[in-house]
Amino acid sequence: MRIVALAGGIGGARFLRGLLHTAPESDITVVGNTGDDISLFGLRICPDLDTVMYTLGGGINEDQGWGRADETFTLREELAAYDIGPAWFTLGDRDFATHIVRTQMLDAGYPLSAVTEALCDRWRPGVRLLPMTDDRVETHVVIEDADGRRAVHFQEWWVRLHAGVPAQSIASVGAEDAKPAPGVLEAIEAADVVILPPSNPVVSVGTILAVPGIRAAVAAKTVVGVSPIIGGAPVRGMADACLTAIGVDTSAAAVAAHYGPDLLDGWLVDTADAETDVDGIAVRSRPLLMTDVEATGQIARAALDLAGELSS
Ligand code: FO1
Repeated sequence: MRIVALAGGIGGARFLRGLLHTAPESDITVVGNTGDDISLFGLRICPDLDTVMYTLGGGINEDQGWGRADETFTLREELAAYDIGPAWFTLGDRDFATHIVRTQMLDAGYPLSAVTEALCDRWRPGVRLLPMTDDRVETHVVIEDADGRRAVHFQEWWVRLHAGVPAQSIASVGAEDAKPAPGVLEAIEAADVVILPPSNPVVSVGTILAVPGIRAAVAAKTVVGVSPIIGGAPVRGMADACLTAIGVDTSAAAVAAHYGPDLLDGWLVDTADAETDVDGIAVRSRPLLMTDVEATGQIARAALDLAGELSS
């Protein structure tokens, strides 16, 4: 079976581990969000691509869900000793190596898709990991606080401000001029099913869909999503802060309606939201807590089964 998943960071990566567990023989292509990407210390950092690569490649810091396991922070300490920031974005020594290799290849003229393929040669994630685009797209958030109204990089809002200052608006800077990375549209068109994992529907899945051409390609397929919201709250992360910023309620039903019946054919919700009913979308309820790989595999299997039911 050919599966395409549009994935963001931690929730998406954990879901993909379950998807691989339940469908190991499938041909899985992951289209990764690059709107979270940031340049720091002269290096290009791709958090969501790295989270998928490390999680599926066995190198992730399991407790955090991002960054490497068995990390040390000597570089970070030395940079701080030179008063070189920002201190609020924690990069470990092992993680720095990934960003150095990526930046060297980008500087040599390789597109992000080729860089990601090269990094995955080491990590062997078991899926084909494609950036949503090779072009620069960055999520920026407009906030208003004591320093006035201004746009900050998503990572500053997310990590330094803990999304504690309301986002007046969220923009995918550069999205309108971006092109899908090589292989993205072809993988979607060839897919038997497209899965929307329980990633952030605004700054992860939403950003991928904002790349011209991707939403239309996905909408033409059988699409099943997994709700990132259970009982009115995000399972992890701060998707509620993002949903509020775009005027969408934090509920399984509201997120499905936000994706829309033109895009979404099926929607898995948790048993806490069993009464969810969205026009034009087939809703099924089951436990959605990804407590371990086995449980996550069952969720992924339910998504594939629903897709099978809808595409027959
Ligand atoms: N998240 C944090 O909350 N604090 C950090 O210091 C931090 C550093 C970091 C470094 C590399 C990386 O790949 C991810 C990192 N993240 C950190 C997570 C990141 O902000 C989020 O995973 C995504 O951008 C949102 O999905």
